[in-house]
Amino acid sequence: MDPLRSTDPEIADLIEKETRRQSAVLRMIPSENYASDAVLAASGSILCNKYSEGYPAKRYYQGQENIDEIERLATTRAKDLFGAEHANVQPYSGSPANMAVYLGLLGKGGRVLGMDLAAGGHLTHGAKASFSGLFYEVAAYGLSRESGRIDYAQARRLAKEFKPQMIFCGASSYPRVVDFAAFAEIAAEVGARLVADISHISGLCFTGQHPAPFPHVDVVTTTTHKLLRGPRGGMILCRQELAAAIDKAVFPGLQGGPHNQTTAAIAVALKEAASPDYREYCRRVVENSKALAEGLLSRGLTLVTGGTDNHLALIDAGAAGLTGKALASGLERAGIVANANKIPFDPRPAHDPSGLRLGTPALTSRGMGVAEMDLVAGLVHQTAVNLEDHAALDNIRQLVAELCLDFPAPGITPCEC
Ligand code: DSN
Repeated sequence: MDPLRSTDPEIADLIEKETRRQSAVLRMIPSENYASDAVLAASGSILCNKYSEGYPAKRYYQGQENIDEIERLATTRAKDLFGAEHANVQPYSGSPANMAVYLGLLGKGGRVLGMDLAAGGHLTHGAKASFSGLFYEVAAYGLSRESGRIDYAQARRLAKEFKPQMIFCGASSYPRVVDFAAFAEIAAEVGARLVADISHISGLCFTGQHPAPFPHVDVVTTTTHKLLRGPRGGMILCRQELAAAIDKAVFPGLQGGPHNQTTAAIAVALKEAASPDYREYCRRVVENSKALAEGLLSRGLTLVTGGTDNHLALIDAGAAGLTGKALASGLERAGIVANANKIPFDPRPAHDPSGLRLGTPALTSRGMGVAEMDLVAGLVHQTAVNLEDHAALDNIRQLVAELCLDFPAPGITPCEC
């Protein structure tokens, strides 16, 4: 009997059910993916038994000969992949990584210009509900009402008026290219440090599918579990001149011992991401996203900005007379898991917004291609026009289950389903 099941059958059952769920549905939340068997093996390893406060060769506890090597491998691979001078792979996730950047670059307070949460930014880019808006003076740029794209003129005007010491760019719900060079010009004009949070698009940035943030920006932050297909974690990459401040902010500023099992799994994910297969994967993620967008548009659905350049599309459910939440619930019943999301200038509240995000990273990891994306666009459309018809949604779920059987999920062996 497996040790988990014999010790804790309730948790074993729930993991088994979640395994089946992840296998049998179309996972289209753009920030989710499937980690490989190798990443899962490192993440679930005995490395969780070790405390390692500090950095390689500068630890506070003995017994680090293997841990140091693991962290060195992870940081070297991160620097090589992103073309960075320095990497810190210890942040527990994306929000702690961003928090460390605030602490390292600004200390206890300061002025920050970031992308409005309602426009597709992240909580940690200055939203009032997060530490960033609570402890720092913040101003927010947004999108052009006409195009739905980042309003760089507004960002420049706000930068000149507000004189931020730090500017955050990068988004959680933005289907178009982020112009790092344009932000660098704005930052230079006002003497601000520029930080790019590329959590959503990290893989695209070093595989030629999106412009790279370096050399335009001073600091890059990213989660490791989205397009990167690693464990849940975060990384900070920066110029050498900022390395000491960033490292000190992560430890001892904010965190204690690094999660060594996560560091090892990040190293594995970075090795996988350096392969030609991963480059091809990122190309297909974008190709699939464009095909999905085309399929949705051709069936009469409305997309914010009219399409996509990256891994996600944002449906304006309001244009179809629906709310994002109602569409997300209907899709879940139909076996398509997505999330309701604000659209630009959304008249509806955040907990029940007008939009819905759909991403292709996880479906592409299963091996689906443009033909399947058109099929999926059709299923999304069928769901949208049959939201009240539970029998129709259950039929769609059956089609989804059949499609999923043809494309097994990585990290999930058939016997686990
Ligand atoms: N929760 C992430 C997302 O879904 O985009 C951002 O942190």
